[in-house]
Amino acid sequence: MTATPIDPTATPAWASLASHLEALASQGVDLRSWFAADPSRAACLTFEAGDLRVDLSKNLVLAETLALLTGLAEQVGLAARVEAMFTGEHINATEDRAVLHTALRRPPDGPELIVDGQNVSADVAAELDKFLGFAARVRGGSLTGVTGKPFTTVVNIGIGGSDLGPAMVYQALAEYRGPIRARFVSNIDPSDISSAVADLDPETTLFIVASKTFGTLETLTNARLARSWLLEMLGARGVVTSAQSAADAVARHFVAVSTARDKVAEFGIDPVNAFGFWDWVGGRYSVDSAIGTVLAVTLGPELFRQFLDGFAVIDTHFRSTPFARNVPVLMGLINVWYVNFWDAHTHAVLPYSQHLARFPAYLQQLTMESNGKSVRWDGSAVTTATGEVFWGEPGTNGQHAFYQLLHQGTELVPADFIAFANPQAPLADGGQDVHELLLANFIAQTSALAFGKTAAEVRLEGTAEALVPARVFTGNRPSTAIMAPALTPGVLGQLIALYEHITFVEGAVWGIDSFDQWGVELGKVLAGQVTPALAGSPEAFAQLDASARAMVEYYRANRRR
Ligand code: G6Q
Repeated sequence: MTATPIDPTATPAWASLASHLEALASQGVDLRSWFAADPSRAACLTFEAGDLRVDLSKNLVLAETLALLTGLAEQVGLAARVEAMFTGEHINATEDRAVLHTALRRPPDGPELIVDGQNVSADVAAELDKFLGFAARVRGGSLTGVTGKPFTTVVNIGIGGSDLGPAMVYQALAEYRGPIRARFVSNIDPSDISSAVADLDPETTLFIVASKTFGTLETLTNARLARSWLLEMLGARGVVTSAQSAADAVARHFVAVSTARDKVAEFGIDPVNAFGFWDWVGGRYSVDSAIGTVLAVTLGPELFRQFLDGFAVIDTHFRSTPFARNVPVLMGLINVWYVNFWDAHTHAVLPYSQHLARFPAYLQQLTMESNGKSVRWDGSAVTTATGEVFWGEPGTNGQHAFYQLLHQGTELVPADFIAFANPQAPLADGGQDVHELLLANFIAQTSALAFGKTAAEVRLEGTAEALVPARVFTGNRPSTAIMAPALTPGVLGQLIALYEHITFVEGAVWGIDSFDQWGVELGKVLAGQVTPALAGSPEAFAQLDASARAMVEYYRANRRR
């Protein structure tokens, strides 16, 4: 869809939202009085999507706000854009590609999806069977290392979209893992791979090289380092003694996930052990493709399918629920409300689940690589602010750190709180269910942010007058509370799909291509120019700016060999 995007700021809904905000400001935005005036507010502003219960009532919105926001979605053509994505139109305009991560988790009994002459549904099913079958054989011990020992560790080598999703999910679903453990290597910092393999047994280690392009500096460098480590270690044990036995060892201990099968073969990986996906799956949207092979091995095929089913539940909700009850649509629009009308620059994601510690980092890539753009999908400049900074840490840890700013700072930071009714680890401290301590904090924080504490209330506590201002909480600090029964594979799939579609909604309103990432290119190219300068090339050195040259000089003067 390369048609000129509709300028959201030129829609009647945008003007109405601006007037609405003025009216709210003159009446006073006050969650305390809104809750007091409307006893049904919490119920009316709580929505369900699959297993997710999403309470929007502590946001700075009235029913009228939501109606205006959904009107905005209609006026920018969101419904058509959603259909365009699901049906495979080339909505990734700058790369002229379809955007079909939703096809990776379509129910197998659904209608065929043919896009650009490709039978997408059949290809997805075949590749899924292939990598799940591989995972089953690794888990069952019928696929072994070169000395016949079953694999005990799988090392996923990938970066960005080929790392963050699998690493986050592996941690999130710790309770569901089988005996095979995983390690994740991503950084070009050599300490990453060296510490990942330091205590591993080469005979029982399987490497998955995960790279959509199979051309990424970090991943290919780490893959070569891993290959050298394997051959050296097996050589020292007398297992690798010739070029042929080295090739056999690589073929047995390395598999790949990529869209570039030719490059995989060049690396020496047996094409039988190469799992594919397609250019219509963006890296940051690929955890549910073969990029999840490490998860299929560690969690097992059945749980991986449950994970995919979770995504599908939210896909169906997103595609078919009217905007007024459509959770990703409402959450995406409320984010637009804060960014564009309240001048919010950041958005906190605060999981009250230690297992979701990497979820904010995962969302940073999903949201910021998707919507951190200044031009629209037709190349014209955006007409309003886009792409808030997503960040976060698990609760309750954050409460003892940055929550000060959330409660009393000058920035408005909308926050998503996430919690589960059932704990991963049901422990009691004496008679106290510890999970209830966690949940009490989760609930209390949303109330403290929303309702605050007035000067009168502070005084009533006997606070000395000079300290009253410091102890006042203004309240009216917005949050969304997401709850689910438990952090299962299916629920995690639902949560990821929820944020994928929130991101989509924001991008659609702003008219940007949420599926390209040209902004990561320049630094990569310049790094290629700096590398020879670090190694001593005077020609490369001369090309650098004065600041860069000084850093190279510092490095060369201080590097010990
Ligand atoms: C994601 C980005 C990016 C990508 C990495 C790894 O949407 O495109 O994070 O995933 O650069 O790329 P490869 O998988 O091609 O190695």
